[in-house]
Amino acid sequence: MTNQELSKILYEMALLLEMDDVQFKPRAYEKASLSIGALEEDVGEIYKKGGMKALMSIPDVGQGIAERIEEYLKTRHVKDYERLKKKVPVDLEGLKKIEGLGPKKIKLLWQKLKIRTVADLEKAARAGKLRGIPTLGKKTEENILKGIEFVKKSGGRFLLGEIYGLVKEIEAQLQKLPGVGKAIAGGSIRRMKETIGDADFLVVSAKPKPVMEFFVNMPEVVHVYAHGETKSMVRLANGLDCDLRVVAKESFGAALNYFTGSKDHNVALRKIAITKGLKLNEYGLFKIVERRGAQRGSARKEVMMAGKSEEELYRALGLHYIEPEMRENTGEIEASRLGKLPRDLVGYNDLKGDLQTQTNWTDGANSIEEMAAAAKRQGLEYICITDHTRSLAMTGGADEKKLEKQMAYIDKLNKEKFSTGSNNTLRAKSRSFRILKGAEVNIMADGKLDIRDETLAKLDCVGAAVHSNFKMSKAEMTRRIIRAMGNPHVDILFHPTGRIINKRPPYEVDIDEIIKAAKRTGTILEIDASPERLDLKDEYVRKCVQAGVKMVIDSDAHSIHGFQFLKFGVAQARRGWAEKEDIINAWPLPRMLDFLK
Ligand code: DGT
Ligand code: CA
Ligand code: CA
Ligand code: ZN
Repeated sequence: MTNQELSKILYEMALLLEMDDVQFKPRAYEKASLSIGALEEDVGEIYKKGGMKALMSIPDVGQGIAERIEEYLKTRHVKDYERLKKKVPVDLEGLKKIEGLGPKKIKLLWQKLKIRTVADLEKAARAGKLRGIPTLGKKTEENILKGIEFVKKSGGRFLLGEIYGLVKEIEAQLQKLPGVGKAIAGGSIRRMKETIGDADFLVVSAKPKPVMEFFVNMPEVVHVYAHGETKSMVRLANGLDCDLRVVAKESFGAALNYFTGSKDHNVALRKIAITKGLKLNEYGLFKIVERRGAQRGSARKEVMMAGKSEEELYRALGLHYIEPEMRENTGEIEASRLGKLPRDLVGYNDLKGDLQTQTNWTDGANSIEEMAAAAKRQGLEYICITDHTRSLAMTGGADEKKLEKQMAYIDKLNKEKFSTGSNNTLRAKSRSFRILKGAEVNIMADGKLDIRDETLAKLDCVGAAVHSNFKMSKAEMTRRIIRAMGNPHVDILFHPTGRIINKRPPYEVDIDEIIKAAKRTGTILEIDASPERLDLKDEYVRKCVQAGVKMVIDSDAHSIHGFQFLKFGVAQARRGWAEKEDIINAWPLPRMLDFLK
């Protein structure tokens, strides 16, 4: 940890010196901070072995900075840093996170308005005090408020769907570099967690240097925290921090396992290794043997047992392979040991259809034909058109008449297997495609629906959802939803908890009661794959699996680009240990239709 603490102090020194308009020095401190941050070896160890001379051999560390490092190692203080900090005693780390706030502005805000923290800053900005400062103005005040809002809402965490494309793009570019064997994004991205703190790239290459050069010079990079020989760290323009490590081929499996995490999973694995008398780290799994006949005393030697691949590593620990999405230390290790992991975890290519899509009949961007063609291109065999119903007036929600009209239109399309234009015709492809007739019906405050039963009866599939009156007691909301589930025409409960990640908490609802009601009424619970919903979330998926309640993974697509969200829904399902058998749209269409109410 010493390296990270020192790196932070040196970085803050750079900012503080910059506030004072000191020439050149800030850059020197910043470079030293990067260099220390990227070191593999602990600075304390380096100093212990070789003193000042060894410190000065660290890249970008000269005499002056080496003296400060020595001071820190000896006293845990750096006097110059503390003196500068006293002049502008603000929460630099917090304030620096606000988009557009540099050291000069931070100092100005301290001097003029005594702003120390982000909370102070927000208060002053809301009171319109910033615009009075000549060099700031109203625009800056607005931008600062926006920046604060973002950091507050997200806690600095990104939606997986927000950054996934970019991360995969970087992964592909790293993969293409000469000499690179493998390139992969690990961490929470590989585990497909709903939100992401930072990206952790791992590359196998015998020549790390050009990989590092490429990484720190990518066009998206706005800041380089560290540029080392095998380890670098950058910030991208969208605010995402990215780590990169280059590892040797022999250690790839161990490194991938370590940097995929989760941390709790790693800790549990390491414990298993210890009970077997082995040592597990990011380089491999090792047996420690006393070397007999060694010339200088009894030398200990580490023999590598596994490390090249993850499969090999789990095997050597006496475990079955565990999929990344399940590595949260929530029972997967025990299940793996006992051979009780899910046998047929739902896969990314298993979905045959999509039961929630919106079109330009209401608030979607594309026509029914365009949505169907896009779904087919994505490899699906059917979609259900589920436009909103009338009480959602702002979406142009359908009433009975409009629904009847849409049903007739879909019947016609299915019969004609339609032609939407020269290239997109579904007819031209041999495999059949079917459009199902559906709706996303509103559950009113009392649990009734906003469409009459005789119309619902004519639809292939009915989804019901809460879109209004969110603020109810838990008991009331639960009763309301269960009443709707009891309607014999309601096949699916859409986005069952109503959350919008980073924006809106779920409404108060007793999920265990909903799951019981689903079982009793034969209602399917949805895993809405839209990246800001992911509703049901992984934890609740797991409850459904345990209760034997079936689920459906829907894109909730509002345009032809929405189908790509399905993978995020599959990921939540996998994180909830769902098998193909648990997910009705992973089944063949006839079986799926039979299963609906
Ligand atoms: P994030 O970035 O907050 O979304 O979550 P992760 O899981 O990507 O966490 P991150 O980036 O801090 O670290 C990447 C992986 O490195 C993490 O999943 C497990 C491993 N790791 C990090 N810190 C520790 C640690 O203190 N102990 C162990 N055993 N593993 C760690
Ligand atoms: Ca991470
Ligand atoms: Ca990380
Ligand atoms: Zn909805």
